[in-house]
Amino acid sequence: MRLYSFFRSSAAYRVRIALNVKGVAYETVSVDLPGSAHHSPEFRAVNPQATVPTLDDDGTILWQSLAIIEYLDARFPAPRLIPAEPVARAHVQALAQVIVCEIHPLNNLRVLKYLRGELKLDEAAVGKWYSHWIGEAFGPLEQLVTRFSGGRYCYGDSLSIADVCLVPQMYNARRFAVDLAPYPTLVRIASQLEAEPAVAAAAPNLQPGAA
Ligand SMILES: N[C@@H](CCC(=O)N[C@@H](CS)C(=O)NCC(=O)O)C(=O)O
Repeated sequence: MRLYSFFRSSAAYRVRIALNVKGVAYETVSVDLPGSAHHSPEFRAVNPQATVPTLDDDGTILWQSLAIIEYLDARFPAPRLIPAEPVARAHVQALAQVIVCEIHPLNNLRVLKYLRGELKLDEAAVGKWYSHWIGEAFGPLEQLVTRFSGGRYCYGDSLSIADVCLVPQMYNARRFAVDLAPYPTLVRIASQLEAEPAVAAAAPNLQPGAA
């Protein structure tokens, strides 16, 4: 397997965690997002959406992190990241989507570029935007995880797609110096997860191309 990734990409970080948790070996192709390598004709030929992560599984191209993780869960079912039981399945997907659908699209590189370039916002305003959308979702997520967590993970007693999405989002929040004091449960769970070897090995600073 070949993963097109960028060390700081939180969406690629999700897939790296999923691959590691399942013990799937892969090769990394580092796509320099700040250098706009994702807009090159070569990369667009692989993924016309010009986003990472993109997974090449023996010539089959997959993109969109949640779709990739669902694929990996079907192809390598142990350990399951998406439970089979219908309620647990819907719940973990909903927790993951709070991050993937409600935060990430508003704080993505191309959105920040637009705020800085087209709307001429300064760094203070961009930081305010970034923190605002994290807070809008982390507030309810803190309550939901407090309700559903067995203590160690976001949902019940096993690592799920919700945890896979939480760790990279927490990394982003720290990178932009978001005040995390209102989210003690999320902070504790993310810290515990970061100490697990499969999760630790996916950390941005350990990836090819890391500054
Ligand atoms: N919803 C997509 C988002 C993919 C995405 O936008 N990835 C970012 C990096 S985290 C990217 O490639 N950004 C390029 C850009 O915004 O120009 C997913 O979950 O895979």
